[in-house]
Amino acid sequence: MTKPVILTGLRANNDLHIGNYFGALLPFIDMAKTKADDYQLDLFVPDLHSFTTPIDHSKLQQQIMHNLKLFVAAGLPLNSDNIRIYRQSYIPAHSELTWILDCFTGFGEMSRMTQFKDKSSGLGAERVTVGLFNYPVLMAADILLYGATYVPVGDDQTQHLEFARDIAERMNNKFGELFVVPKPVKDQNAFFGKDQGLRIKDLVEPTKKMSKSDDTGKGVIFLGDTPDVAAKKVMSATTDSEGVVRFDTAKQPGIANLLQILALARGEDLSSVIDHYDGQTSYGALKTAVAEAVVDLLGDFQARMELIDENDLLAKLEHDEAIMNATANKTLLQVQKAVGLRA
Ligand code: AQP
Repeated sequence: MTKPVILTGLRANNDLHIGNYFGALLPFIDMAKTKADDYQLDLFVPDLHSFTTPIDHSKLQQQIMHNLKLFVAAGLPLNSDNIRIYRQSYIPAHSELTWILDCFTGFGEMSRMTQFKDKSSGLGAERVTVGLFNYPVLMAADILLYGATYVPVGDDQTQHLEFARDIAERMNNKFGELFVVPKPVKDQNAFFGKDQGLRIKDLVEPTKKMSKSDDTGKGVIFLGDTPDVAAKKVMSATTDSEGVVRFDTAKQPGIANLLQILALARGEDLSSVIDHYDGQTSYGALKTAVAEAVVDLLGDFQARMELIDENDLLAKLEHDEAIMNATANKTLLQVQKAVGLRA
């Protein structure tokens, strides 16, 4: 019997930050360690998604390999056949299925995607690309090619996951059973539990999430930041004028974020960190503790990066990409037959 597939991807448009690390990478790796006997776990670099918004293309190739190394430094086991890593563009079926699905997707349907509205609002009309507009279709292809049941995504991606379900059902209704329909968002949330909702905030603007495509990067702790740079970012984090430490995400989002980062970086329960700092009338001790914890975290992480053997990583990638091509091409052929492209 084939195992249910859990699939996730992290764009390689920049270095990953501690939000990506704690919110996506570590939960995936924990699952890889605990669920690999019962599930197939697919972790990929969505390199075709990396330039839906502008990037420096001369750095993309290096960034892709760098991000794959981050997966390994974060603890991803390379020796299990139930865990696959791959680069999206090395499996051409992603692009071809996207085109076919594009032709069954409504323009209005894509226009309603709130993330498109958000991401395009900051760009001039000339810089808003068709790629940004229809990337949810590529994301649907990423999921449907491998029959993924569970796809851990943040709140900002739930609309896209719903679209993947809709297009799968639409195609199945029209052409017969072509795709596994991913679980609805509420079932996904129940499956993934608390990790799903975690959102580390930007240190400068703590009401918005930490994002790797942030223009200045001043409020973002990247996994490749030097200890000095990371500590300075923490020490200059925006707080408030309340003058008392409380975990109040509405009134004191900066302080709440620092408490959250401290708990994660130390691997402690948030409640015990809150108990320790609650009521303190200076923010200095909290900031210093966060800076130290982040410096330790990055130091350990960067030391592990140094030890990675790139040849082992490449061998695993090539092995897995051959398997993923075979799986994806099988699904694609069914779709090609259904739409009349193949006999
Ligand atoms: N701030 C965050 N806190 C916790 N988790 C986060 N993730 C992203 N930001 C935070 C999770 O990391 C994964 C990254 O997915 P992505 O690379 O496809 O893009 P994203 O979600 O749009 O992440 P970013 O960092 O905000 O990148 P940009 O700026 O490039 O768009 C996802 O699982 C996400 O939930």
